[in-house]
Amino acid sequence: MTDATTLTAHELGALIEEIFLNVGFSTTQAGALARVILAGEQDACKSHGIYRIEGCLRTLKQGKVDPQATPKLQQDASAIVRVDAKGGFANAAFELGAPVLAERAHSLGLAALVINDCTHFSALWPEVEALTDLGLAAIAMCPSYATVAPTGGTKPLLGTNPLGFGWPRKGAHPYVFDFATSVAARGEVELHRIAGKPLPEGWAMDENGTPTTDATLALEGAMLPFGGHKGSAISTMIELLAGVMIGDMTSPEALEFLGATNIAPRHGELIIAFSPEKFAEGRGGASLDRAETLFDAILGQGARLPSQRRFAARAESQANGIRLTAEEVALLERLRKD
Ligand code: NDP
Ligand code: PYC
Repeated sequence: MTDATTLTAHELGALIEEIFLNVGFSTTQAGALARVILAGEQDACKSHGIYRIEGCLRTLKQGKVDPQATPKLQQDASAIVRVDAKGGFANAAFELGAPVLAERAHSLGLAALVINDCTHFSALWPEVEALTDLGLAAIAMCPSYATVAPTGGTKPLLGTNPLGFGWPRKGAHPYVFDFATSVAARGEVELHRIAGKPLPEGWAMDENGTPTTDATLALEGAMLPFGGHKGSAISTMIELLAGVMIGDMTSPEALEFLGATNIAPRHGELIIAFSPEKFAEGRGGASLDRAETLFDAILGQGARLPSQRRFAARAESQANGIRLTAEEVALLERLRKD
């Protein structure tokens, strides 16, 4: 493979999995990694697609992730489902815990999945969609490593701390949003650097706290939270709930543990699932139908729903395959042979 090409999801997934298996990941870890990276490419989310493979491999080379980790589910019947990722990637831990989380949320109305001691690089929408597919609403969040200055500050402290939300819909794609609490994901800044493109204004500061559109200076300096003090506070909430509260690393602690931002961060993750049916009991039920009224009103103004672009990209990939550039094909080929 040297030219730009189109692969089926099966072909690309198998290639990604082979790269991870070749360097010593277990089938559990490699399979879960391949599924989430393939999902990123399929949905045209380039900041968390195949570009992430090299970061995962660097994390392995630096001994910061266990490629053979077998995640462990804590056996009890509480509303807090706990999975110890045992130093492996979060994705295998999520796949182990999600069915239990869903079962508890359906029976109790509300349950949480706490993942501890995981390496985490991925988008959160595959996780919230796994739960909306089962008729649940879900919120997912995690810290990252210190790369974002709190509003009013100039030094990296918070992570890019993603927040994902999903709401199930009958006969339609779920309502899903998933974003970094920084102005953009760090992966976007890195893609600008690789492409030699300036950043939009308002994304970052250099080491001296001076606003910059230079991606390299931004990566050495600090990114900015989205929405000023509001994003800064939401990001801090994520540090508290998905770091401090679950007994895992905050973003500054994760950076100290790793010593670098070119590998995937180690911390925990919190996913909360809700049964809309249970919450609406005694209030007329049918909350899913009422939600449609809201979505219709949003669309009625000419606005689009979050994830609409992504679902359109998925439909295109499913119909016509996943198109990769010559550079991307060469990268995969190199990684497969390394
Ligand atoms: P974007 O700003 O690209 O998108 C954020 C969300 O807003 C998406 O759901 C997107 O839907 C939606 N959206 C964008 N434009 C519109 C619009 N005009 N109207 C309605 N909705 C819109 O995402 P980010 O760069 O902030 O984050 C990208 C990814 O990075 C996320 O998946 C996140 O989980 C991941 N990430 C992971 C981290 C980690 O530590 N694991 C850290 C930080 C980020 P659509 O996709 O359809 O455009
Ligand atoms: O894109 O901000 C990001 C990111 C950090 C860790 C994983 N993704």
